[in-house]
Amino acid sequence: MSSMIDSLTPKSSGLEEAAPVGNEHTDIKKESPVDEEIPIKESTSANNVEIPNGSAEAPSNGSAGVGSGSGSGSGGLEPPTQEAPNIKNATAPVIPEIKIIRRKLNGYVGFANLPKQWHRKSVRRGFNLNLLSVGESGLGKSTLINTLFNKELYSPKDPRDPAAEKPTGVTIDTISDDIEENGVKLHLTVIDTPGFGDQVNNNDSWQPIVDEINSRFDSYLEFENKINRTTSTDNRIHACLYFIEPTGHSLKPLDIEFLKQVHQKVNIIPIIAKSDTLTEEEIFEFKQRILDDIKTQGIDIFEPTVYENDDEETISATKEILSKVPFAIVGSTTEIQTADGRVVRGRQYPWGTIEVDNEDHNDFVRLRQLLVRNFLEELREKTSHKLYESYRSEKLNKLGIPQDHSVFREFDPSIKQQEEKALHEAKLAKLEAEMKQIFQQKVSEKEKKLQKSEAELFSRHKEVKEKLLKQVKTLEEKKKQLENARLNPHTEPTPAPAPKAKKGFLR
Ligand SMILES: Nc1nc2c(ncn2[C@@H]2O[C@H](COP(=O)(O)OP(=O)(O)OP(=O)(O)O)[C@@H](O)[C@H]2O)c(=O)[nH]1
Ligand SMILES: [Mg+2]
Repeated sequence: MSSMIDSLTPKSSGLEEAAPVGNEHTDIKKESPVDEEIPIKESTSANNVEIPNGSAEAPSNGSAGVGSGSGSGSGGLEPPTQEAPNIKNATAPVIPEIKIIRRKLNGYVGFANLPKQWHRKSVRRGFNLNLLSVGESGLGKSTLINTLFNKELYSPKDPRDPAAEKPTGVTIDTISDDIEENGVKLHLTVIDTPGFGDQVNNNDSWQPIVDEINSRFDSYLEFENKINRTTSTDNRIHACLYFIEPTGHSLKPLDIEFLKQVHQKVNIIPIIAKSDTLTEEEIFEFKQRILDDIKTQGIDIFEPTVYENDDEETISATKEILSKVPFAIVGSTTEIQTADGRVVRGRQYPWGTIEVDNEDHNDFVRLRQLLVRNFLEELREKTSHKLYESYRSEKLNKLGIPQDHSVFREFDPSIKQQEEKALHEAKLAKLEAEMKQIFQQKVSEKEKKLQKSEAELFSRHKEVKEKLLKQVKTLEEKKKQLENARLNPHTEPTPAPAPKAKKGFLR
C-alpha cells in the first residue's frame, strides 16, 4: 500500500526549496551587501584568470571584466597593470592580484521555512481522525475500515449462534488505535453502529447515532467553557461513511431519513457497498439515481473544494474524486495472487479477481485519497468551523444566549471562494464605472473645445467674407468709373477719392 498517512504532513513547497540555507545569498538585490575581498591570481598566459574554488564570477577576459557591474565601488576589481601585455617576454611570471567581491547578505528573514516548522509540529503532535461508520448489517463496514487503514482493527466474526443474530437495536461501538506510517502518527477512532436498520420497524434507528454525534459536540462545548482548556482531544466526528446497499435501484426511505437527520451535523461520505455485485453500467446508473435523490431531498454531502490556486495536478485529482461520488467500493484485506503473478489485496471469484487498489475495478483509491491523503484537514476544518459552530449557536440560542452571527460565521471554503470572487468582480465593476466616467468627462470637454473653435472659425470666415465682398464692390465701382472715363474722354473725370492706406495684398 502506498504511503498513506505520510501524505498528511505538508508537502515541501517551492518556497522552501528556494530558501537559502545559510546567510549567503547572491540573488537578492535589495539587501545591503557586505563585501568580502578574495584575492585571485591572474595567469600570465593569454588573458585567462585563475579563480580559486571555481568561483562563478569568472571573467570573460582577464582585464577589467572580473567583478564588473557589481557596483562595488572602492571594493571593486583592481585594474590590471600596464606591464601585463609584455609579460610573455619576462623571465619570471608576474602574478597580479585580483580581488573578487563576494556578497554576504545579513537581511535573510527566513519565513520561507515556515512550512518546515508546521511540518515538524504536525509530525510531533500526530493527527486525529474520528470516523462514524453507518450502514445495515453485513454491508462490509468492518472490512472496509480494515482495508482503509491496512490493519486488523475488526477481527473476523465468529459464526454466531441464532440467539446472537436476534436484532437488539442500534448500539454504538467505539474503537481507537494509533497507526504509524513513516514516523507519522494517526490517532484513529472508529464509531461503529451495529444493528442499524436491523429492526422490523426502523423508524427511530437513527436516534442513537444522532445522540452520539450531539453528545460529542456537547462534551466539546463543555471543554470550551472550562477555565483550563489545555488538555483535550477533539472527539467530534469528522466524517460519516454511509454504506448504501447495492440494490441498483435508488436510496431507501431509511437511507433518506438517516441522511436528513445527520447531514447538518456531520460530513457525509456516501459509499455503495460491495460494488463487485453490480456491473459497470448498473453502478453508473445507480450513482446517478443516488445523486438525484440526494439533490431532490436537499441532503448535504461532503464534497472537496476545488481551489483555483492549487496546482494543476491537485485540481485534476480533486475533480477526479468528485466525479466518483458516491464511491463504489470493494473491501478486502486478503492478499491474493493475480494471473500475471502480482500479489494484491482483493477478492477472488471463479471468474476472476477484483483488486481493491485498482482504480479500474472500484473507487477505493479515490475514497482513501479523500479521507486521508488529501482532505483530512478539510474534513476536520468543516466539522469545527461549520457543523460544530452551527450546533453550538443553536444550542446557546436555546439556552437564551444570543449569538453574534458576524463572529460565528459558517465556514465553507466554496462559499468563501465565491464571496472573494464577487468582491473582486465588484471592485472591477467599480473601476470600470470610474474609468467610463473619466472617459465621458474627457470626451465632453473635448467636444466643448471643438464647438468653441468651430464657432470662432465660423465668425472669422464670415468677417473675411464680408471684407472681400466690400473690396469686390469698391473694385467694381472703380471699374465703372474707368469705363465711363474711356467712353466720355472730355468730361472731367471725377477725382477718385484718395485711397486709404490699406494693409495686405489689395493695397
Ligand atoms: N462481495 C463483497 N463482500 C464483502 C465486501 N466487503 C465485505 N464483504 C463480506 O461481507 C461480509 C460482512 O462483512 P463485514 O465487514 O463484517 O460487514 P459489517 O457491515 O461490518 O457487518 P456488521 O458488523 O454485522 O454490521 C463478510 O463476509 C465480508 O467478507 C465487498 O466489498 N464485496
Ligand atoms: Mg462490522
